[in-house]
Amino acid sequence: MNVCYQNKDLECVNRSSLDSIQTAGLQFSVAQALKTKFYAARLKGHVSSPEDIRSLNDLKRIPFTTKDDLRESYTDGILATEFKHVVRLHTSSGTTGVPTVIYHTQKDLNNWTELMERSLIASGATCEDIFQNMMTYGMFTGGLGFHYGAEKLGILVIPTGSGNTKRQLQLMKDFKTTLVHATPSYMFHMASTMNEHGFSMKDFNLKKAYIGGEPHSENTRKKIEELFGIEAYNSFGLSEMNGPGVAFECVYKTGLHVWEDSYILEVIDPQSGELVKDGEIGEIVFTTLRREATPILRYRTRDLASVIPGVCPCGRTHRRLSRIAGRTDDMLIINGANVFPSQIEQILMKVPEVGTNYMILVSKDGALDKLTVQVEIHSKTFHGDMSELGVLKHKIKDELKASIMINPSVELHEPGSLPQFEMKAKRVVDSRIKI
Ligand code: DLL
Repeated sequence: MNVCYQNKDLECVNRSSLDSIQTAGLQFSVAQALKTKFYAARLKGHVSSPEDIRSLNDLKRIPFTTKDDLRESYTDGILATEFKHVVRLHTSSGTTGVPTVIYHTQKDLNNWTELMERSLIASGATCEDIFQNMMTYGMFTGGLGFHYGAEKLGILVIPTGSGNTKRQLQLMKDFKTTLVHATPSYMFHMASTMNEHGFSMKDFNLKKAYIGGEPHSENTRKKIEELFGIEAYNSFGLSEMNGPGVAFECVYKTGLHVWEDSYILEVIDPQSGELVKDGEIGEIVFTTLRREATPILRYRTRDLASVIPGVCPCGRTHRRLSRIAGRTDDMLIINGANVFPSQIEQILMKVPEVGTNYMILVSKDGALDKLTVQVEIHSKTFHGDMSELGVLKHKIKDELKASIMINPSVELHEPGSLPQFEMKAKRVVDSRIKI
């Protein structure tokens, strides 16, 4: 395996030096935070100056920050610099309510760009690549974040943004695109509409895809790799921590390296707030270490994952996170059983007769909850008659039941008949009355 680094000394630094880097970063972040209206009030009685931080143990003195805190600080409650030093802002991609806003100085953007470049190098990209960035440009961080990192690496960037699949495919063919960046849902959408747009896989020179922005299982990754004949790398991030470039897979694809010189990672029990052990799933909490304009301390992401124990063969010492197992707020409780949409996806994507699209519907059936899983079947399995597929339906139902411990109703649908998603997919529709 060809392992390349942006900065080997920093990426393979020993843990005690990394602790020193993080302690200095935390002192800087606390100093910045104390300049903001929000943290000046929030840190009272906990931490009054950066000198209060003597080691990483002092992190515990700092209270958590939540999404609601950021919303309530809209528009400039967590701004640590004067407006004249800010060069860009992004807001979160949530569709309703008050967004969260993150400001950047030029130095903040340079740091983000460096992390993105590092991520691209870690996954084997080089200046010889041709990169088609199919993520939305604008307030959403997926487009611009990758864009600047790829340019810094010297890659030719085709900034298509999302949507317009026919044009995407045409450009991929004409410019011999080698790398793409898209949500897993959009990769599936492209694969399933390729023929109708007049293209086939042999028209392309694609080598790698960066997939992220939404939860997906290992089986989804494998399916994308098989469909396109490429390597697909998981990319994780969130607007509050810049966007993409927080955690990224290296060429070994054994988990997401969190760039710990820029973020402190904690994985906590969502109820008690205490750290969980490596290998145990908990809520991810991040602290920014280098951000000037919008420092964020101990941010509760609501994403659930675990730290992967052991070391990665690539030699990087920055710890790895597992795939995101779900969110504290997307867990469905169905007749008392806890079900994560990711469990359902994991099962569906390993059934070869299943296509690339599915929906999860939760409703009321009298007093009980009802779970319906709508599944598009693979075009190779569909011969024009759905009634032939009773055996497949029972197979899917049995596999789901064995995994989630409740009995779903399974509906099979023709290829291309369920809603398609060009950006983050919304596959769960919960129509139960919420009190
Ligand atoms: O989605 C940033 C991003 C853009 C990451 C492009 C990667 C690629 P937000 O819109 O703020 O930012 O959404 C962040 O999306 O808390 C997770 O719940 C989810 N998410 C992002 N990447 C992954 C991933 C961007 N690889 C929220 N796996 C996060 C699972 C992901 N979930």
